[in-house]
Amino acid sequence: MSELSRRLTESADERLARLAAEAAEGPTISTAEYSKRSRRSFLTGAVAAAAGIAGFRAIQNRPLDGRTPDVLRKGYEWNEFVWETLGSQSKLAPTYALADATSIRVNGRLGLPDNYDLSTYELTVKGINDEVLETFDLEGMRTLINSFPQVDVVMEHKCIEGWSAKPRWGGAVFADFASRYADDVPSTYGYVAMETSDARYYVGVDRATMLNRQSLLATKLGAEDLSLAHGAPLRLATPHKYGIKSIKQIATIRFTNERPDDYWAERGYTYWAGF
Ligand SMILES: Nc1nc2c(c(=O)[nH]1)N[C@H]1C(S)=C(S)[C@@H](COP(=O)(O)O)O[C@H]1N2
Ligand SMILES: [Mo]
Repeated sequence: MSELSRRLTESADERLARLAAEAAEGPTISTAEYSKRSRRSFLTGAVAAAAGIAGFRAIQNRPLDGRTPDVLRKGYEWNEFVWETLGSQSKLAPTYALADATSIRVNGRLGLPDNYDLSTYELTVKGINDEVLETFDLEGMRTLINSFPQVDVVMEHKCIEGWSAKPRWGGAVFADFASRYADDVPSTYGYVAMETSDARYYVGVDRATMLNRQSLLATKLGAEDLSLAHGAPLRLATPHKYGIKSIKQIATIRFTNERPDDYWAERGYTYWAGF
């Protein structure tokens, strides 16, 4: 059974056990720091105005859904609505001179099996009814990405754990890739879902962010091809979301109207994860 079908068919108890095991893999963050950030996000989202600061005490006693008090989860949904309305995802983030690029640590290996054999890589592109639009083997994917204008840019990468870096990414603009499917995918789709070959890491990102020309399908870090640890052969790079959304080793790209499953959102992090 694939990881994906296991996730879809597991019982509630199995799901809890799996979440606990997977959460142990990180990103790690102390409980105190996490609740501090949750609170900050809660406040920035202007939920404070709606809920009243006095309500915060009560939140501590609310039932837990995963690791996040349910009211905070609602706060995240509200945040998403506010951010979407503000339209921050259509602005451009700062870029930096190539000489100012920094190295970036390896952070997060979910969905990146040890000894992954790149020659088995396959990219599947799916439309809004889950239909397969195209598949590419490794060389096919490289040829595809190289057929688009190449970007070589330094942008900030912010990890939700509190560190940032200025990696230099090379690859194609996602919007150029998406335009290849303009005849197959209605332009009103809501999200892009992406997952690793083993489906153990998966993200959903709203269409406006994906179509921002700084959202890249990267094949290079610095002047080199991505290493396996940094997400070879293909990863997302975007300065508009926290690093949790910049999925490494993308094997499926699916255009969809429904909000896709998202690994860290399921574990209580913000779904929007943008700024
Ligand atoms: N497949 C996969 N992609 C992932 C992760 C992961 O665990 N698995 N972690 C995310 C997080 S939290 C961050 S900060 C960035 C880190 O990218 P880097 O390892 O290239 O620094 O990858 C993101 N993409
Ligand atoms: Mo991260």
